[in-house]
Amino acid sequence: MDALFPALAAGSDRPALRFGAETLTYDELGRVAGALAVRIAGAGRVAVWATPTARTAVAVVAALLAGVPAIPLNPRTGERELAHILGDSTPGVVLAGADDDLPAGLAELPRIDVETAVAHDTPVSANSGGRPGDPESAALIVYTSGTTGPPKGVVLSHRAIAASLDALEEAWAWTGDDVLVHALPLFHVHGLILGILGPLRRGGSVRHLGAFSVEGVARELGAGGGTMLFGVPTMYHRIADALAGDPALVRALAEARLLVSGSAALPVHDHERITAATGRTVVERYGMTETLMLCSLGVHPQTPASVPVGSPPRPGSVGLPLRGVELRLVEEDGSELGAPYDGERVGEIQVKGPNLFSAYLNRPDATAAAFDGEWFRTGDVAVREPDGYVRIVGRKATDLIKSGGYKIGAGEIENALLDHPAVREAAVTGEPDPDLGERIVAWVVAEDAAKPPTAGELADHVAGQLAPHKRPRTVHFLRALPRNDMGKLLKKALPEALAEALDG
Ligand code: MLC
Ligand code: AMP
Repeated sequence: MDALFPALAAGSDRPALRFGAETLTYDELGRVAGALAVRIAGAGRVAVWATPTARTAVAVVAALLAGVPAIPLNPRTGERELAHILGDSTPGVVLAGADDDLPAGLAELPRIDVETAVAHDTPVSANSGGRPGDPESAALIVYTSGTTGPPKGVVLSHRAIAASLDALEEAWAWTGDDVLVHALPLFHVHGLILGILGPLRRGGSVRHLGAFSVEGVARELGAGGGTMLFGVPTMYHRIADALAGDPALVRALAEARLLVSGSAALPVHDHERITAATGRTVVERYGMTETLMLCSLGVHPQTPASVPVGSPPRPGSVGLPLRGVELRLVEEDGSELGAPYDGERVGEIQVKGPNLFSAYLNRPDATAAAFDGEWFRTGDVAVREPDGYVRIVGRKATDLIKSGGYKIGAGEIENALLDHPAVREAAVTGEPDPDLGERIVAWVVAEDAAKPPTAGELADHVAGQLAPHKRPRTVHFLRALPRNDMGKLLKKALPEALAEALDG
């Protein structure tokens, strides 16, 4: 197998990573990650306390070099979710920064502090390009929400990561000269695989902002040296809001080579505002934790035949399947929607390709249920335009919410709410939100209607059990949840039940 990071083996004094004031060159990254790889070889699986720092990048690269699967942990993960992830993935060690305060849930696990400073005696590891190992071996286990139950661990192989990153190289003419700017979290595929492993595979560099801010984007892009920006739609929405009063931001976006949005749909209004102010179009791409990247608009004359040269901007479209990805639309009755496409008939997106995950960890049932024969069911519903361009129009499961680019299952939040002593019944839905795409709304029947808990108390409870981004942003209190004669909850009737409650 092609080692994932040829530029690490070569070593050089070119910058590989920059997080704030901290920079690591390829030579330095090769040394520190190579030394850590030697320490963790044979450790089983390793958990990585995935703060937005250089340590996380070093830890993950070390695990990949050592051939040890890494489990990135959201450092804000609440008690219940952390216990589930650790119980399910059974890591042998946790990699963290020396000053990271780890929660009690990790106290039992041996800890290795990740160094980013190169000690004088650190040798250039013979390992630093990564041993050509088994391409099918697990590289990362990334947890992702389903409609019900706790998150599932998606096992991603070295093969899947290499295939997806190399397809993007082609579609975006992504080279070692590119300097990627982003502020995405490092415990999901967007920020970690595309945002850190992507530049390292190309021999380019990444500048991570630590936390998202419009000022950070304006400073680092364009004249600041950054050539590409990756973000979720919420970030582009906040950029679009700021453009009118910020000529430096307009210049920075106008000078960048490539602006990419993904993880959720970027509303056409935000596409238009950015183009009107900067003359640039945001390139939308579509992917999923289980499949890595599936479709994108193409941007460069060298793009492959599958993506027409100079494809015109098409807000609302995610473009064409990337190299190696086979994509079909399947109607409700199981029949495939073939060409000629009309841009109107809708079907579920199903995919095949070398970019797909290997399995859900410990969940052969869920893995089997996710496939229709060899085809992975994405659950996303789309149409294809006459020229094959894919336009996503919805999702099969209404119990999946995409908020700020995070996928969140209604069921896991309902279960966490039901654990609160003052909650008798709970239902969770997503509502459109201009900033987050969707906003989590909780509908709660209190144990004691005269003394309901506060909305803030319930939000804190969910944040503490699961993660802050899973907390409800709105809480409605009802006397009863609407149900049919069989006792089944009628989520569509919730707004009506609220209106009646307010009237009465
Ligand atoms: C607020 N906070 C709380 C809290 N209320 N903390 C604990 N308890 C409470 N009750 C804190 C938060 O932790 C955070 O702290 C701050 O308040 C703001 O939180 P927020 O409101 O949730 O953040 P927000 O500003 O809305 O974040 C927007 C965002 C973020 C866009 C920056 O949503 C984001 O990073 N999204 C990226 C998601 C992503 O990477 N998805 C990719 C999935 S992969 P503090 O200290 O941070 O301010 C995928 C596949 C693909 O989808 O195709 O890519
Ligand atoms: P996750 O499970 O967090 O990896 O999220 C994957 C889901 O994000 C996909 O199934 C889509 O629903 C959604 N998604 C990702 N990119 C896009 C996009 N460009 N447009 C619309 N939806 C997207």
